[in-house]
Amino acid sequence: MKRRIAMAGTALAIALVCTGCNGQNAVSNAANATSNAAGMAANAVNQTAKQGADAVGRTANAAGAAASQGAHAMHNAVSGAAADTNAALSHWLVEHPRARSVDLTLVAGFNNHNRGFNFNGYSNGDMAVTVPKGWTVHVTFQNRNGIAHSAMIVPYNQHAKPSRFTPAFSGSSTSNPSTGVARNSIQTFQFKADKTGQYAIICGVPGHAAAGMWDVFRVSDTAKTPSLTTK
Ligand SMILES: [Cu+2]
Repeated sequence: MKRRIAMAGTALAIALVCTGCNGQNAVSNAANATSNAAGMAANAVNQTAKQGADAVGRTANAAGAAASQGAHAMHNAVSGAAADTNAALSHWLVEHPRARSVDLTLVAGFNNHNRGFNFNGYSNGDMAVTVPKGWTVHVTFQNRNGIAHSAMIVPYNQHAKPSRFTPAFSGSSTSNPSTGVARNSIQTFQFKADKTGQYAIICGVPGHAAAGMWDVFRVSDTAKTPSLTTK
């Protein structure tokens, strides 16, 4: 629960900076980069912060403050302009409304929950990501676990399959998903969420999804912005 509070802190820090701002793309991109860098910093420190959620929370807040300062500096540098990243929903999900795109970070084996068979600490559908139909999803996948993992968005009814997954959208998979990648590897992929419905985020290494390494992905006709919820 502490982690969720930390996310809220990050979101607030960035939202405050951007309130009432009308941005330009260059500035927006720069601020997004800052935000992403801060997110990565949070992840990096999270990796070593095994002593508890408090430490993770403090780190995430610090990263949020860093992103806020960065965005603020850029805002000052270009008078009257600022980022359109006005809602860093958490450090897992950063939206870019003007571009109708969202950055989603998926960390396999984030912690020991479900023996490491989790994304961002959630398994068995306990995390749900919703994006508006037509938005582009940029996924950054990292494996933090000693076992090889991967990430795919597949039709929902595949989440309990042992193997042979098919991407639900063109490009909605890491490369070689049935093999996966080793600890600390990072892979990126992107796809357009062009079909409404419920899907699953799964690990494509045989047996992992069936062991609970899956979460929920939804594409909504009615949602105006992306969101991430957890149980
Ligand atoms: Cu896996």
